[in-house]
Amino acid sequence: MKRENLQLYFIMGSDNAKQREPLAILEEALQAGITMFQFREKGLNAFTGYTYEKFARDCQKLCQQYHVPFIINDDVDLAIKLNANGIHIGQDDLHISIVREKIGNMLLGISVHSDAELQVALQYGADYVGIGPIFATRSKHDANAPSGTAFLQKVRSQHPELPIVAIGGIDNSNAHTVIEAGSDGVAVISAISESNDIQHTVVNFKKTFHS
Ligand code: 3NM
Repeated sequence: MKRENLQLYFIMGSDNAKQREPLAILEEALQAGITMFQFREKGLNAFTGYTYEKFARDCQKLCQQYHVPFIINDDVDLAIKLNANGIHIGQDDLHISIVREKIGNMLLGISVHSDAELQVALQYGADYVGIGPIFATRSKHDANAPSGTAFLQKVRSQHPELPIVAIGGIDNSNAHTVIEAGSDGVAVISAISESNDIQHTVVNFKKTFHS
């Protein structure tokens, strides 16, 4: 995969769209220049069944229009059914070895929090790793305690070529910290989904990568 695709990785489900239509938020984010999108439909009010699949397809269609990779969180069967560009899994989902076998060459991202988890990710050919939560987050109810940038820095120094994206509580004010620590980009939910001016937020993130 191209490491540049990780620069501004927007993640969203209907639960993250507090004030507006999720598809309107996604389209504005795509227009503004996000580089990757993850469909992450979770929470008590998450869509199910036909509505869930329709929502995923609508998000995928928008991503295709803007030539932005469309990644699905957790749901390997849906990723295969929709021929998504990739799948992202956590440590509580299907084991990476099984996921890799099911998806073939599709992009595979995995969240890692320790050397042991990183080794397994590398062994099974993860295309990128997510590291977090770097800062406190309100968007994932079962998130670990914030880890800061120490682990991220360590992974980068040991694996100069590995595509890495940092996640958790990242916004315009602190994005530079994770880029300086070696991340290829930032993965965000609330910074974009709750922004009053997505264009402005995205432009500010992009300045971080070019400063
Ligand atoms: N995964 P926000 S933190 C989806 O640490 C997710 O693996 C995390 O949302 C992890 O940008 C997180 O609003 C939530 O903090 C990120």
